[in-house]
Amino acid sequence: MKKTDWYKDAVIYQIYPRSFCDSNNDGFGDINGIISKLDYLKDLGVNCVWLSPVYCSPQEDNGYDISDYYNIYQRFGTMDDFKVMLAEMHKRGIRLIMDLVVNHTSSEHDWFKQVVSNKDSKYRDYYIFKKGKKNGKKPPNNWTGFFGGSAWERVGDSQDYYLHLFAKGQPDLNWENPKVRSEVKNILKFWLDMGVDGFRCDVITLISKKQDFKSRFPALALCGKDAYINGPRLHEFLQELDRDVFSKYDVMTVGETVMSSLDEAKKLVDPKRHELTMIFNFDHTDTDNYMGVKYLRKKFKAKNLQKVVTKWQLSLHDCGWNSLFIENHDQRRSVGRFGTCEEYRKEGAKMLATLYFLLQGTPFIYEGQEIGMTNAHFKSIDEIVDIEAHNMDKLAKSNIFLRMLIHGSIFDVSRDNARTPMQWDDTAYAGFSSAKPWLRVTDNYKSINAKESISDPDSIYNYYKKLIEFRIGNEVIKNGTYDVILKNYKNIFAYVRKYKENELIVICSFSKKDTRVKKLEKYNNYEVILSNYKDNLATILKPYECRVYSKK
Ligand code: TEU
Repeated sequence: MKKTDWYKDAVIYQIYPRSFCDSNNDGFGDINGIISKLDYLKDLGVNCVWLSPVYCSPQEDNGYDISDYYNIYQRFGTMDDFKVMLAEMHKRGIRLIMDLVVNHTSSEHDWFKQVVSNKDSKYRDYYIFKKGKKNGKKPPNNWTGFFGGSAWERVGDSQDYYLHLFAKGQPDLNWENPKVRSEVKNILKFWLDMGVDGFRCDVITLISKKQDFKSRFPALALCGKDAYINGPRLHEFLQELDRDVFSKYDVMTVGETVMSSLDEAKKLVDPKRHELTMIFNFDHTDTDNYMGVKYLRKKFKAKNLQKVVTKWQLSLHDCGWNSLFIENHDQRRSVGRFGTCEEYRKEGAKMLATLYFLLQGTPFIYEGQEIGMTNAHFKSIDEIVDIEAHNMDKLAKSNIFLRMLIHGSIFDVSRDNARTPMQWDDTAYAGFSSAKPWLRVTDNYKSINAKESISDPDSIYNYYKKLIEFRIGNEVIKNGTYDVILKNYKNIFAYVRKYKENELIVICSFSKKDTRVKKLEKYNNYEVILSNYKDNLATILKPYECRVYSKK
């Protein structure tokens, strides 16, 4: 088997299966629904799909709680459906990367069920159990998890607690146990032998924990994070997976890294170290919050985004590979974010697309992003399904300090903003299903939908199509250097990419107003090859204007 760099020419489309397309009209997306939309993806031009989890799961965290890694959740379809989908993707030149969720299982996984019913089960050491304090009345330490509250759950009225960094129904696996690592490798081989092309590795930087399990200095969020993020054996575990599995297949891996420093990230993606192909870091999506906590919102500044993006572009050039994204199933929609607004939806969406697509790395598009889907504008917690938002809402209601701090943000930053059903057309339920969907459709589906976007030559969809076509195989985008230009303009993020004789200049305005930029005259002899406006003025950028110049 020869390892190739196919991922460098990949444009990856993320499908959140329960929200993508419902073929059997039960209000819940499924694999046959995905199959029915593969020509849509082919037409868009993407050549790889990242599929959020479709494995058996009680769906407490929408599939990120897996109860059987070797089977498909029945509402999504069957293993045969899955195999047909994979073959149909490959037939169209579309690769498939699966979501690998192995920091934790579901509490409904057979291993965990056995442990709870029998203390002497051989699976006991698959999980992290510790004795509680005060005869079991208090958790073993003060660590808190990602969905708020203690990271420990007591087992009945015993003295034992298990660690769960996410929901109670997501017990963390004990990676110190070689048997756990060997189970993970078997899972990987099972799917790779079936023909999948790689994995997006969920919260991979949490798999190794410091083994002292002592309380830490109290913190507002993620107390104990120094013990469970980027733990001491992380790199060793990843190298083991590579040695025993990944190195034997022509695959790519993208690790989700929560709060990883650049130094840590460089180690993870350094090809010489054989750990991961690339990572999703959230430095850029965290530019509008404090301390990486999305509920603590701060004013967005284009220059902060520029600083972070530049740091990653320069640091990984020639010694790693970036992933590029502005949306996913955990983030709110980008329309109305990163300094843009719904009033200039099309201009803003195209500008953001241009900005991140022409950087060095592999771009990801999250379903609906390509047609400029917006946030849902929830008005009540009852409209939201996501466990994270519900946990946060409970926390806020129980504590006045937290209420003041985060309550105003819960609806706006809720992950369900990105999880509303895909808007296919202007018929009932946006053509996603003919039955009431599991989560409400966003009101604007009559005007914002795929059907309309495909037919409008000036749509966001058709702009993405152009960008994708332009990008695949383009050596400047793939290999070129990166430099910031027009540094002194507060609302402009502009850069130049250079490779051999070729040059691309990308100029993006984050302003809602016209901006005079005398220095644009310098590019009078260049050709504008892409823009979100039909006419570009010599020295003025219109609201959210972007333009890409190429040297003639
Ligand atoms: O996300 C990990 C993660 O860090 C997020 O929970 C993030 O903190 C949160 O969404 C910010 O609001 C991954 C998956 O992408 C997410 O969907 C899962 O809920 C989580 O892991 C647990 O598996």
